[in-house]
Amino acid sequence: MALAKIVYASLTGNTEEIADIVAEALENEGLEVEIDECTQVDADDFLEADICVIGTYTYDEGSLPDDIVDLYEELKELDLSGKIYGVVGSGDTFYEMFCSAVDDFDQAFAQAGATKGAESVKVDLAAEEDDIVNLEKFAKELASKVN
Ligand code: FMN
Repeated sequence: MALAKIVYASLTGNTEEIADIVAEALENEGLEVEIDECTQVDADDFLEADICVIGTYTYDEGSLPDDIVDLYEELKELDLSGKIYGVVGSGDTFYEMFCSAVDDFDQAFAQAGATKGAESVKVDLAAEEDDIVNLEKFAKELASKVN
């Protein structure tokens, strides 16, 4: 069974909820899913996975959350060729750099040689009904690349 690994950073719970939605949707596609908060893992844990997913919020003026910076730096140095990746996250459209941390991780995975399996999903604050639809579509697309 293919393994999907989801790693997330979340301060107030929005991204954690988004990660949970993706996890459930991937399980429904028949994948084995591991989900971890970003301070509990190292980037090279992704080496065991077939599908690698990051969920991240964005902080001040488009910054990465402090908690996930180390993982971001490590990720860029890995060789993740042959892996499928996807990135999701929460931000706030009030800010000019809406969900820019999602784009930063998209680039980091590409730099590590992984293959993008689905377009990133950016959620304004907490996931609502249409976001859930997009997140489930995201998971289906990722799963279709390994099933
Ligand atoms: N969201 C953005 O999209 N871009 C930003 O630059 C940004 N800066 C923020 C700065 C501060 C001080 C705070 C409190 C929030 C900021 N946000 C920004 C919004 C958060 O990303 C948003 O509240 C998100 O839902 C938090 O996710 P979490 O509940 O998983 O922690």
